[in-house]
Parts: sequence; structure tokens; C-alpha cells
Amino acid sequence: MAEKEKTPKNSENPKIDDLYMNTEDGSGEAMTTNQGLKINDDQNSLLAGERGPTLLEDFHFREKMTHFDHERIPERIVHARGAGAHGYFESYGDLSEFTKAGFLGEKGKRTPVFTRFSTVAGFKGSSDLARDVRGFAVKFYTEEGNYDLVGNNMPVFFIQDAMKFPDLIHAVKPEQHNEIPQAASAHDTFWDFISLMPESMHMIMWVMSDRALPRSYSMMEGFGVHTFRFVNKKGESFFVKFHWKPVAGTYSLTWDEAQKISGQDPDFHRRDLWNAIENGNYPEWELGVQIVADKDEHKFDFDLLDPTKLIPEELVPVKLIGKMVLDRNPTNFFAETEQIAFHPGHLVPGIDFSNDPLLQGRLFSYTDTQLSRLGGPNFNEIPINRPIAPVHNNQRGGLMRQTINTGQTSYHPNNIGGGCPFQAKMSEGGFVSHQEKIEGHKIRARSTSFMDHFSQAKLFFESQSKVEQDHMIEALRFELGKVKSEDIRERMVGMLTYVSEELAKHVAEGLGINPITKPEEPLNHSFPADADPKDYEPKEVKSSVQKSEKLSLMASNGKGIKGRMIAILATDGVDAESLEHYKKALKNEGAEAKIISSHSGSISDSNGGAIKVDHSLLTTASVLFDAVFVPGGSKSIEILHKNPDAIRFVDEAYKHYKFIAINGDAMRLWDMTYASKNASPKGVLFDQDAAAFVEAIGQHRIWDREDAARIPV
Ligand code: HDE
Repeated sequence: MAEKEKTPKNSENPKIDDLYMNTEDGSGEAMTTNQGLKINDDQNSLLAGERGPTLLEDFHFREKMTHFDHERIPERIVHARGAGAHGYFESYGDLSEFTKAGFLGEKGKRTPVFTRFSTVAGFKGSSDLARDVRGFAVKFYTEEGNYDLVGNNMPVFFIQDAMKFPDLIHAVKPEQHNEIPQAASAHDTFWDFISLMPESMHMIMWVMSDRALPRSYSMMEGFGVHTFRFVNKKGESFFVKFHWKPVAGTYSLTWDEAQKISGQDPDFHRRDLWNAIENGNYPEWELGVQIVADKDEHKFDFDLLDPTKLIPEELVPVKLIGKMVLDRNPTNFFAETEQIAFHPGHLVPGIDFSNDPLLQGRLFSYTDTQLSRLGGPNFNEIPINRPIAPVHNNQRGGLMRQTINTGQTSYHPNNIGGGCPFQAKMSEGGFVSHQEKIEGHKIRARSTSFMDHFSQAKLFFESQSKVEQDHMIEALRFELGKVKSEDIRERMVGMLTYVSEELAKHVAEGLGINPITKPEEPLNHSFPADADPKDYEPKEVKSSVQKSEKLSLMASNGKGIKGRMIAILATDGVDAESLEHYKKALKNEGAEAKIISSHSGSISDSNGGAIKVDHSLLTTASVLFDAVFVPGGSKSIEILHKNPDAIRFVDEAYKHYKFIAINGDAMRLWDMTYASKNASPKGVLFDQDAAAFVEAIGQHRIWDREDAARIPV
């Protein structure tokens, strides 16, 4: 009998393992029904005679089939597609001046976390590579209860009030008549809605930028989006914005790559996260905060409560307060990644809300959605959702209740139960909401301070490098090019003129729109029936910051090449020495070098040694790699230089601005490429040392390779 494997341990915090007491792997055990009855035949139904009908009394068949029939739960209404991992958060030091949150309270303190990344619009089975916002949700299992930071990889949002969320999501999801297109915003209903909603313009700039095409989850920033509050022991409050900064730096894919990867490997981001962790290249982010004193609430030219605005780092620098490391993959996707239930309202003492009307609406939505997705009010008892802090209250019963509450009382106050569970004083960790003074009329309205819709959209566009601006123009041409209605295209291009005349002009050129017509007033169609549309028209505000360096992805390059995927094109007869030399250099720096060959199995090198092939040219593509190395070896190159897939592999890498190293005889293969028509190609290293290649790919791409776009693959 095989020994039953132990439950995986989280070395950082053994407490989290207590949540996994239900794990089961069946090794060495007899198969049973759910009642524990040992099963003798799991191959055949119970029949009335060898060729007869199945009998209703076959309880084993019925139990197995019933369970199967119900083994899916409703997917998340948004953020359905995702991947998650366990890890820990380590505090950099004492933040008690601003917050009494215990997990931020002392240097080196570690708190277990589970983080889930996601796309927003696509269904659960859709591609990871959609042009979309990414969810970045972190559950901290703190000693004071679970704290969820449920953020995105962009610091602003499309809308200002939660009331518009169902409309936004209906517009971006597949259209209701034919459920097309999947995981794409490039269609009429999305742009119809957006072109009527100037408040979305800042977010649209982000979504049309390379931020919407991350190279990897571990290479994107995260943001809490809303302004939250920190509260310290003295009861003083501060406004706070949260940032996650990836240690690996921020890198993106090109749109051409993203579309091709959707076909080659729609699990690209999930697989990347999984493999990085399995290989010990643990993804890391630093947590940063922008803190604004209560008294400074109104000192900015935008409203801190408006979720379509960010605080430029030039105005309030980001203070780094800790680090998150993801070091363990889930044991079971469904049990953990699918069943995890995040909620921006899961707070700990020391963190509180602001009155951002988008955040306020979210505080209702998340529990409500768990009720239908996870089937009832006891989803907190699912292992992945259980806090490590003990839970005691008078909530009882409900579908799938797990806890067996003992004793006689389930109410408070009580005397029979000794008054327990009792209410915790603040000094005992009891949560007390920040006492904010509120005065005003009960109204449905949008604050006039929310009416500046273009200044930060402009700031974002102006802060991008030329390459990034070109990508945005291309993205808008693509998205609007897929829109059938000319009215919508024209209205949208007209709207873009308010962000940047230059941007609108270039997009219009691509769409064949001439002249550009500015949209008729009202520009904003999101106003109440009895309101004066003028009260809802965008206000012109000039941002006090004209250019913000950190808004460009290129400003946050990481160090090194940890986690990058490098393709080595080789077949039988490859030069053993240069192959080994490069492989070693890449591995030493934490990159993954994969042997791509004309066939699967293994190849023999120039010394007659056998080398395992990772992929044949049939089962992989250049778009799945960050750089390409072609070692020499006359026999190997003799085969490869006649292989159109090998030639295309190199050309495609060139097209996508990737670094390419060509050694010795590999020049013959290079000469077969389109790329070689350029006599002095940028970013192609001929017969250089592996160290030079490692250094080059640290930059990720060579964006100033002007002729990359002409490659016809
Ligand atoms: Fe969410 N959002 N959201 N959202 N959201 C959900 O909750 C909602 C918003 C975010 O990996 C849902 O459990 C409303 C902003 C992430 O499980 C739902 C509004 C931000 C995830 C919901 C917003 C987010 C969700 C669907 C406008 C960035 C995935 C499933 C008021 C700060 C979490 C679920 C995971 C998921 C509602 C806007 C982030 C329906 C009503 C802004 C990362 O409750």
C-alpha cells in the first residue's frame, strides 16, 4: 500500500495548513462512495442481465453521476478567468504612525496570503491574452482577521458610481443577441456605451495602452484604485492609495503577439505563474502607499474620492511598506482559486473606507455575488476563505453549514452562555469605524468635483513614450475598426479630440474618418432625466502635473531576467559547447532555456551526447518566448536553414522586437530570414558571449528596431 502523502506545508506560516485538514489524495486507499462504502466495480452499471437495461437501484452510479452533474458552480460574473497562488507578505517596518493594522506593525512580520489574478470580461474558459484590465486580488490571513485588497492592474476605473457597473459590464460582455465576441472590447456595444461616457476616457487610455497586455502576472503593477483610509491608535485618519510594484519590472506583449498566443497557448499567463513557482522563481511585489493627511483632502486639482483619478507620484511619492512573495501553487484549482471569495469590505482595524461612490457600491456587491456563486451564506467556512483568526458569533445554520456550534445560546445578550461571545473593546482589537463627520441632503447626484474627465486622460497619453503612444493609436484603430456602426466610430474619435488632437487625428486616419466631427452636446449622456445636462458636462481642468514618468511602463524596468523564457533553436549535430555555455548562463540568472527542435524526443549534440527536446517546432511558437538563441553546428544548421518553421521562428522574434543571438554556422539560418535584409539589424547578437545576450535580454525588447514591423509573418 502506497504511503498517503502529507498535506503540502506552507513553510512560512504553519497556521495556514490547519485550513487544509480536509485534503485528500486517495493514494493507497480503496475507492469508496461518499458514505464510505468500499466500491468493487467502478466500470459497469448495474444491469438487468448482460444486455439488459440499467437498474434504478444502482445507488453507486446515481451518486457518481449526480455529483458530476453538479460539479460546476456559476462562474464569477466578472473576473471569471483567473489563476492564483499562495505566499506571504512581509512588513518592512513599523507603520503605526499611520495605521494600527497589526500586519503592517513590525519589521519582518509575515502574514500568509492568497493572490488571484484575472481578466475581467471573458468567460472562465477564455484566453488569458484579451486586451483587458487584470484583477489583482490579495487575501491577507492576518491575526486580526482576513484583509482583502481587491485591486486591478490599472489605478483608475471606467465609471465613477457603482450604479453604472451593470451597464458597463453588459456593454463589454459578448452582445446579448448572439453572445459574440468572447473576451473582447472590440465591438459595438462597448464603444457605444464608452463614447457616451466621457468619465471613462482616462481608463480607456490605460486599457488601450500596453498595460492591458502584460507579459506576465509577475510583471504588472497592482493598484487598490479607490482612496482608502488608514487609522492609527490615536484615531487619526489618513487617506491612502495602495500600489503593488513588481520586483521583476513591468513588461508587456505586443498586440500581434497577444492575438497569436491566444491560439498557441490561451493559458499563457496561468502557465507562466504556475511554472515560475514550480521552478522556484517566486514572483515578488513590493506594497507601496501614497498617504495624504486628512487636512490635505482638498489640496489637489481632482477629487480624492473620484475613482477615475490617480495621484501622480510627483505629488505624493509611493512609500514602500512590505513585500509579497508567491511561493506555493494551489493544490486544487477548484477548492482554492475558484472558491476563494474576495470582498473589499473584509477589513482589519487600522484600515477603513473612503466615501468613493464606486467603492461604496462594491461593499454591497461582493457578498451578494458569493451567495449565488458559492450557494449560500456559509462560504466563509470553505477552507480557502477561513481566517486564521478564530471566528465566534451567533450566526447559525444555512445551506452547507460546517461548524458544529455547541452550547445552548446563539444570541446576545445572554446570561446562560456567560455573555459569550462578548464584544471586543478597541483595546482588545474590536473594529470601530472611523468617525467621519457627515452632513448634507439625501440626494442622487454626482459631485461637481467629479466633472473633470479629460485632464488625467491627457496626462496619461502625454506621459507615454513614442512607442507606447503608437501602440495606443494602433489599439484604438483596431478596436474601433471592429465596430460596425460608423456613428459610434465617429463619435468616439470626436471624443478623443478632448484628450489629444494628435491622438484623434492618427486614429481617424486609420479609420478613414475625415473630417473629424466633435460630438454634439451633451457630451455626457449619463445624467438624470430631470437634470440640466449642463450640470453634467465635463469641466476643463488643467492638470498641475503635465507629465508623470511613472505612468510609462518603460519607466519601471526590473533587474535581471528571472522567469524569462528563452528559445534555443537546435537539432541533431548542434554545437555542444556553445549550447551548454548559453544554457548555463541563462539558468544561472533564473531564466528558462528551452530546446526547440525539428522533432520531439531528443537530439544528439556535436559530441554525441543526447539532449532532451522541450518542444518541436510544431508544438510551440516564437511568440511564447522572450528571446531566441541559435547555436552553431554545421549539421544542425544544415537541417534548420531549410525548415520554414525555423526561419519563421527567428523572423517573428525579430518582428516582436526580441533579442536574437546567432552563433557560428547559424549565420546560414539567419541569411534565410526576412530580417537579414537589414545589414545592421538592432538587437541581433552575432557570435557574442552569453553574458552579452543575458545583459541584452534584461531590457526585454529592443523597441528602436525601426524595421521590425515590415516582417511579413
Ligand atoms: Fe469588482 N467584482 N466590482 N472591481 N472585482 C467582482 O465579485 C464590482 C471593481 C475586482 O479574483 C465580483 O466575487 C462592482 C473595481 C477583482 O475573485 C463582483 C464594481 C475593482 C475581482 C464585483 C466593481 C474591482 C472582482 C465578481 C463597481 C478594482 C475578482 C465575482 C462598483 C479596484 C476577485 C466576485 C477574484 C470581482 C463587483 C468594480 C476588482 C460582481 C459592483 C473598481 C480583482 O461582486
